[in-house]
Amino acid sequence: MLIHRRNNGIDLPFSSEITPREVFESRRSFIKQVAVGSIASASLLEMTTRSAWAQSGQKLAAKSNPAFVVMDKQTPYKDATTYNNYYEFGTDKSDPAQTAGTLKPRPWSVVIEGEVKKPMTLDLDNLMKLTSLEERVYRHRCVEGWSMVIPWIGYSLSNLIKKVEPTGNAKYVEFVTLADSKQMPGLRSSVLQWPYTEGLRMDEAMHPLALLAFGMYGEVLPNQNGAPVRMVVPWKYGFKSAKSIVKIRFLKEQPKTSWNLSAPNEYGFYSNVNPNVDHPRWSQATERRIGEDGFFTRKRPTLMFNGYNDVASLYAGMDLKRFF
Ligand SMILES: Nc1nc2c(c(=O)[nH]1)N[C@H]1C(S)=C(S)[C@@H](COP(=O)(O)O)O[C@H]1N2
Ligand SMILES: [Mo]
Repeated sequence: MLIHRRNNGIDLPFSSEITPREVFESRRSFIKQVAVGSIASASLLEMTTRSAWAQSGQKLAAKSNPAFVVMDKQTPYKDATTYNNYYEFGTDKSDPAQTAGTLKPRPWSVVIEGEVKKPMTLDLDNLMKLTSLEERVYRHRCVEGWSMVIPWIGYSLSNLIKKVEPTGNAKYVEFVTLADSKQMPGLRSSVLQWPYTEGLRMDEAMHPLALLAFGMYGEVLPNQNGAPVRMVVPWKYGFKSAKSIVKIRFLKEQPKTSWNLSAPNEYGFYSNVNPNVDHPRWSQATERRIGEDGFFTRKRPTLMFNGYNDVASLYAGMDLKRFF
């Protein structure tokens, strides 16, 4: 990752990166007024074209699945929506919340192609209706050394994979995300190869923890968090969780991924959270929990597979220092 400001290998948020509380609160209160219908839809339309909160605030119902709920204290909504990595909208943590208002999360469709018996293109509503939505609270660990705890809404990607019936040749899944320079000012920079792409091995993609997410905190995904549909792969570093997905491809060969192309010695294909394998420029042994810890609070130890030990069997016999 591009880390502009670091302290002992860990980046610290600067006050300029944090949306002032009053600004945030007034946005929230605007959203609440919209929800109760006290602001006319015309002004809502006008607002959504300019605001970084385009679709956020729209409720999304889902039943909690207790099998996937970590008990850690949840990251405040404000922190999870103003401290983001979404390079299509700028490389500073505060950029996406300020500039992602130009992303149009509807209409949207996702193309599913490659080594499948039933390739299909699903519009967002049909994709969301594929199976019931669940709320799951996951730990979310960025390779940069910070973490959050977020209540996501979605369903296991495996539900979609079964529906399209992969052929015996399908060994990997590639996620291709939106790259539209009209909507995304960050594409002017060549910091990464666009479109942002990510990938998983087939058995990783089939693991029930791998979530296709449409919402968080009881609402549709805010643009800066990857509206309208993203992956959340909680045992891997955050960059594996591609935002604003437009294509899911099933492949014979391991796909190239944007971060691996930009710095292959720093970001491997697997990128499992692993306190024992340091990033070449910093330790991965600890992390800072966003929103919870003060700058001088001791960091938390990072857990193997981010604490999701269930996935260990996927890597039995693999040297995780080599396949980092
Ligand atoms: N399309 C796209 N997806 C992306 C990124 C990005 O820059 N572009 N950043 C990744 C990184 S590095 C992280 S840590 C997570 C951040 O997700 P969050 O902002 O919801 O916490 O999104 C990942 N998905
Ligand atoms: Mo990240």
